[in-house]
Amino acid sequence: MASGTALIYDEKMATHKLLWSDPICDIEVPERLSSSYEQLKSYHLVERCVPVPAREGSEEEILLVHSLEHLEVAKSTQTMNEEELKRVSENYDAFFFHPSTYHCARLAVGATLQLVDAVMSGEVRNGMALVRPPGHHSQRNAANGFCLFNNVAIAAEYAKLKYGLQRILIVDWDVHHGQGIQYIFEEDPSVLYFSWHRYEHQEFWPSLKESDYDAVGLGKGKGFNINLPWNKVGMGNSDYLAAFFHVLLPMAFEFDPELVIVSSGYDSGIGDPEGQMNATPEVFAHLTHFLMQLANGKLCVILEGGYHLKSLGESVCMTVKTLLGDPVPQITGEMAPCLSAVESIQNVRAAHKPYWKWLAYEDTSFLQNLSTKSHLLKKANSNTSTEHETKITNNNNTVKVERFLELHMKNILFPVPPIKTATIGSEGSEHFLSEHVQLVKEMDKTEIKSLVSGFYADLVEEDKILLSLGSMLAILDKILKKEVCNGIAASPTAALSAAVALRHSVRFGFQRVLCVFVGDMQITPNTEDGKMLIINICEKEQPGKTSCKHCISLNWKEDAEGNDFFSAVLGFILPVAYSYQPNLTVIAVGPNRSLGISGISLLVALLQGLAESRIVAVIEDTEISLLQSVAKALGGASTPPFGIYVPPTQEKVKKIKALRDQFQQEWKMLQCSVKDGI
Ligand code: X5A
Ligand code: ZN
Repeated sequence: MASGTALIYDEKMATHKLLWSDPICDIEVPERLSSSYEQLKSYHLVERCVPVPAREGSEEEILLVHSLEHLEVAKSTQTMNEEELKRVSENYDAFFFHPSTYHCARLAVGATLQLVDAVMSGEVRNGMALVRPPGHHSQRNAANGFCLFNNVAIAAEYAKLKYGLQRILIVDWDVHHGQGIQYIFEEDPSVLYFSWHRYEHQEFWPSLKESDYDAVGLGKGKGFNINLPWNKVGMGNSDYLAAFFHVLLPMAFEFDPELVIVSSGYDSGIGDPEGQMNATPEVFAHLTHFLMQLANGKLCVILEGGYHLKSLGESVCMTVKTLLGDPVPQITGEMAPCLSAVESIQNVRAAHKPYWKWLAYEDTSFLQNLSTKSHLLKKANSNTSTEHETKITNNNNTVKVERFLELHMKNILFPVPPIKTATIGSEGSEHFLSEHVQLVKEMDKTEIKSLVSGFYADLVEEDKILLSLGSMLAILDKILKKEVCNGIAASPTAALSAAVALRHSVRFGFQRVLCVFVGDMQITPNTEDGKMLIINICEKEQPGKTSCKHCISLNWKEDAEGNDFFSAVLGFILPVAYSYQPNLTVIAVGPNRSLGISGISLLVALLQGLAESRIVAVIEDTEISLLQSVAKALGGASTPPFGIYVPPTQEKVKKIKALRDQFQQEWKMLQCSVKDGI
């Protein structure tokens, strides 16, 4: 299993710069690269990465995507004087040439390919390349939008050719539409391209009709181009997360890529003068964490835009920290996507319905002209304030954003050590212990008895149970004291252990503890005060038990043929969990579990996006391979193999939809359509 994170940086790429005055291009400055690298140094992230040198991309590699003519024009600029450079630049929409541009652009291509090679060869697990000029706007025969060669598109073609890849996912979270990438792969079903972008009903640059949600690809490539247009500025963390839950991730899991490449622009982050969005740096940790669950962790992140230096630097750091496997910082603030975001999400889901099994059964017939209508609505109300304006006003005030970020990052850069898993040495544990696992000394019996004190006391007469509770509590204590990040405990009574864990952490002072219980849960703690949220995944409906806001029962039996659990995790469990924003997650596996090992591992991996990755697993099943997989997922050492994708049955899709409808007022991240609820 590959480990390590590559970082590619070459200061030569900071020599490309604008030589004349041009108010459109003057934001693409060399400091974007150097100050991001300095920021990485200041967080001591550079020294934790594997340094990989950049190289020049070869002409042959550039010709994988571009015309010979385009290459020759670019090459000819090396010896031009300023006047000539300016004249060639004027042939393109928003591009500037400098005598070093051609060399820098070849380095940007080569750096990207070096990263692909490092990841594909298994030298590292993942990595990031800091490059200039960026690439995603450039086209076969044209520079565009600060981009000369399409680094990411060349990388995808290169990976197909050199490693025989058949499925590559490109995620473009830059705030602009990477129309260059769309054009290159429009007819290619082997590359799934996802882009969200500021669109404002085609008013925002590059103002193309083909950036809208109905551009789904052409010919054989139909269904493999996903555009999510943002029709308002001010989109924030919850809008981005909703887009991942309800659009990108379901499609990405179904697509099952062999490699993921990110067109990683940070102009979609707060403070950016181009994007005018509100997403804070830690959202990029979450986006990265999600993508790390695909393609066996093979993830290449390539810099594109990002023009607010401080915001850019912090977001780059969040990305690299996450690639390294650090705990994921908590996202705070109201977790509800805005109406305009939900509308866009609904539209792209409807447009892609014919091509993806996971939404084949959803009723989207009511959708006609929704976007047009809301456009008219927007025009009519253009004088009234939008829902976003209250969030953070005037975010192009760069100084103000800088102050905000400084305070904000101090709050979220929690003093948690790199992921460590706690466990108790017990029979068979040597099979899943690895170096990051700490052994915890068990507590003595009187200590445990005093902790359980009266509560559940009748249940803990048996020594064996007492001991296992002691193990669990010892592990939990380590997590509460932030000595470790997560832990795993075997237990002969998972429901009791989970109940004790919940009560203990609430007593410790946690305001919100999430418990995901897989299997039959014989004890249900009282959840009335809202300090616990229980999601019970079980095979059969429990008679007499009705779901309520803080105690939800999800009847789900995983398909025997393969994995159909994605739809429940992405369509329901994660949105609820992210809406709740727990301080700790307990995952318990009890008797009669209706999920397979890979389903449980998927849950464990994805739930680590919550509660600063604090998670304790309590497992009743003695099956060693289950313990091993959960321990692995907790260590972040590998992403579980998911097996073949099985689309959920109509009945299951209906079930998820019904649950979403039932709870979307209370857990707002469930919202992905404007028909009902909002
Ligand atoms: C890479 C990137 C933006 C171009 C904006 C032109 N390009 N107005 O973010
Ligand atoms: Zn951009």
